[in-house]
Amino acid sequence: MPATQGSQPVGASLITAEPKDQLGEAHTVAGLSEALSDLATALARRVETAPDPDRAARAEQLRRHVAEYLAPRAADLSAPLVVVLLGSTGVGKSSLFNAIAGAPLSESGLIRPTTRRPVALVHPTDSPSLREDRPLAGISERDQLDVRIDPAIAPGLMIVDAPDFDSVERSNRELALELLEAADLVIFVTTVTRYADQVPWDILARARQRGVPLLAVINRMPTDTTDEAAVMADYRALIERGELDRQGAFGDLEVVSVPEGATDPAVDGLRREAVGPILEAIERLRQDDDERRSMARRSLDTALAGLPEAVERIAAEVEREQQAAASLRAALESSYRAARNELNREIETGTFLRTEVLRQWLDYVNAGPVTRYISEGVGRVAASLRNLIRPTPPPPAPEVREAAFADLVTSVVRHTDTAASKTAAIWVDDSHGATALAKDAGLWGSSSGMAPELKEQLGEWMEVIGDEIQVMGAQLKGRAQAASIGLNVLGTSAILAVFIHTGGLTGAEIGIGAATAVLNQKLLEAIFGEANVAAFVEQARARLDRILNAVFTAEQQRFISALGPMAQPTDLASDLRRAAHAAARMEPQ
Ligand SMILES: Nc1nc2c(ncn2[C@@H]2O[C@H](COP(=O)(O)OP(=O)(O)OP(=O)(O)O)[C@@H](O)[C@H]2O)c(=O)[nH]1
Ligand SMILES: [Mg+2]
Repeated sequence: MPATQGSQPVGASLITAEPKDQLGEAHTVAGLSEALSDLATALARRVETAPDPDRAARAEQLRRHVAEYLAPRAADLSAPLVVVLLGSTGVGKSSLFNAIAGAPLSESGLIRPTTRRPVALVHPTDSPSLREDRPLAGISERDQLDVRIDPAIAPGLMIVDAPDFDSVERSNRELALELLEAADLVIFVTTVTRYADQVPWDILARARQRGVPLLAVINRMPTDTTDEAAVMADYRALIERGELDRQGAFGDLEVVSVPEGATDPAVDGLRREAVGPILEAIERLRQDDDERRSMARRSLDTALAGLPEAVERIAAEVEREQQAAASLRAALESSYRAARNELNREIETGTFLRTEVLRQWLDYVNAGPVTRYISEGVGRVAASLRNLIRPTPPPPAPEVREAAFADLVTSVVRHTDTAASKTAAIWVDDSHGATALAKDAGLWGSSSGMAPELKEQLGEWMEVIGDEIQVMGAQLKGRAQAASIGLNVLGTSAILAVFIHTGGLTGAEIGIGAATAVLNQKLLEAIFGEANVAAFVEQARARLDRILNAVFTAEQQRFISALGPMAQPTDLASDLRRAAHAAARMEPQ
């Protein structure tokens, strides 16, 4: 027997501990199961919507703890007890496992890490593949567990040799952590040279939060008693500092020390005598249903009590993401709103149109005494315009229209470019924003497909205007005159009337734009009547607004999509908290 700390032999109380409590009616099992199921569902939502793989993995870890450990345990305290051997690589977990099994069932070795898949020693009736609501059924179903069936052992206990949690193998660590979440009792193995390492203490912090009962083992202890006493004292101090002393499986946390060289090649493991207290504790648990239930109950109670704290971290994370997303959205919306307003102003005043385009149209419409004809009335105007237009070279209507559309597209591209780069410049300073930008470098400017699509939509918009003009013309007495001026000219005039209207012009903008607007409007009013023109322009402008709004919305949507699910407002944080608190309050019976 290894040396001890204090007067009692190490491991003595492992053997003498009494069952803790008797279990009562199962009247709250349904309520608890429901709370746990709500929590598992909320955690699954989190897994799906977490903004990065680490956060998703953390939520998944807790989800499995809830769905695959707490739920089966709450439903049945008599389900087999899960005992997990955890520790750094090479500390002797597999060697201890083989000693417990009394046979070389898990490979131990010098090449690190040795164990890559957990190995479970179970009685045939406890095989996790038997029922899906059993402990370890999830991990077994995911084909991540090797099961060694031994009909010779008593049922009720599953001993699991875990992979290490600190080797280079990420999957080892994940499996080890998953087993920690599934354990009713953790046998924490370390060695004399490893016990002060940081990683195990980080893992133990989660074990503490979860409240899982612990058994500590220091392997490869020097046979010199002074050295051993010094190591033991040091380890105990660390345990107390880590606030793990009260988490002992059978009372205060005890440390079982196993001397250096205590190996048995026959079992590819540690010598049975060297790990006597552990073997005896396990054997007693195997034999004693009440003690197993009591251990399961304690494990469940402490795990339930630890739920609000474990969930809080995730809920707070969700909340912070929501706040970040809200301010990212606000920056996005304000950048695009400013750009949209600016574009609107340019459209109202026609300042997005190049001067030479306006000049070309103005020269054409004004080529001749148009103003005089206009002032003399509709009939005369129509006739005069016909006379005016006929002999002159073909009107530059298609060119002006094309140029006007091109100018509008250019302007939209410029404004959406500005909005995008302004948004990106703000987003890049936020970690979630930066991640979103990294997903789509195109977010620093407007989208490449936008210009051709807008051009196409403006073409359709123009067609509707053409149709309306035709309809308006047909309803007029002087429709022949309207027709003789030509749809092309009237159509171009109409779109220019939508783009520039005198009402929006102020100060410095009055010039070629104003002159074009005035002439256009007069021309249209002379032919179609003032009220008709006003109604027509208003409708055409509303349709254009809708087109442009859709463009701006789609441009912004790229940012929202890149931000992912966190961009959507959610009540997940409060759902998580509510379910965790409900589960923690519920008394399992
Ligand atoms: N010389 C010596 N070797 C020991 C002693 N205790 C254990 N070992 C050896 O140390 C190694 C421990 O290996 P494992 O039992 O495979 O360790 P593990 O914790 O399962 O390691 P991983 O599976 O990599 O996580 C084995 O080769 C053991 O034979 C000891 O007291 N003295
Ligand atoms: Mg191993």
